Amino acid sequence: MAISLKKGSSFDLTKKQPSLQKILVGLGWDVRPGNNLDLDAVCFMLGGNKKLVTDEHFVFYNNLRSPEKSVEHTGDNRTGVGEGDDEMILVNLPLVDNRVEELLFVVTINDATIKNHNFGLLENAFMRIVNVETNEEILRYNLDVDYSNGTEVEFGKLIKDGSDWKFNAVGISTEKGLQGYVDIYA
Ligand SMILES: [Ca+2]
Ligand SMILES: [Ca+2]
Repeated sequence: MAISLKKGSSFDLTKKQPSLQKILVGLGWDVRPGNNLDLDAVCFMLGGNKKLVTDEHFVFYNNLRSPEKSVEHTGDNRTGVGEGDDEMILVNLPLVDNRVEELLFVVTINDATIKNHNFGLLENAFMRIVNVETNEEILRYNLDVDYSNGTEVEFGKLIKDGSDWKFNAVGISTEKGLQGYVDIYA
């Protein structure tokens, strides 16, 4: 059974599962009835200086994989309709560029400011990590907090710890916009 994480907690992913290599990071949400929002999961691959190791290490709908193909976005979902993962990012841990110290997963709302949209219009947001080779769900983080003002939420991050990777359940909402993130990390 998958470990259920709370906001702010962390999990030693590869220490607990030393054979773990390929993971699926599944991100899900539902739009409250009567609304129409397009959310986008993105991944910033950051070095020790908290900057993208190269511009191409920002993985999103217009750049679906990192140069060394360790991180791959499986494609844009426009509605969030249905249970289960709405957008998915595959990570091959041993292939991650060794300059990368952190993978930050953020979910943003497309055109949030123009349309006056925020995470208060959403429910059932979660992030989960699955072992691709065994199909086992290793952990799940349900974001059970009110993010009413947020136009994007940092769901979680994978952090390199020596030769291991750990997962942090972040759950922080921001109002920077996707461009605001790019300005910080590029
Ligand atoms: Ca989308
Ligand atoms: Ca959904």
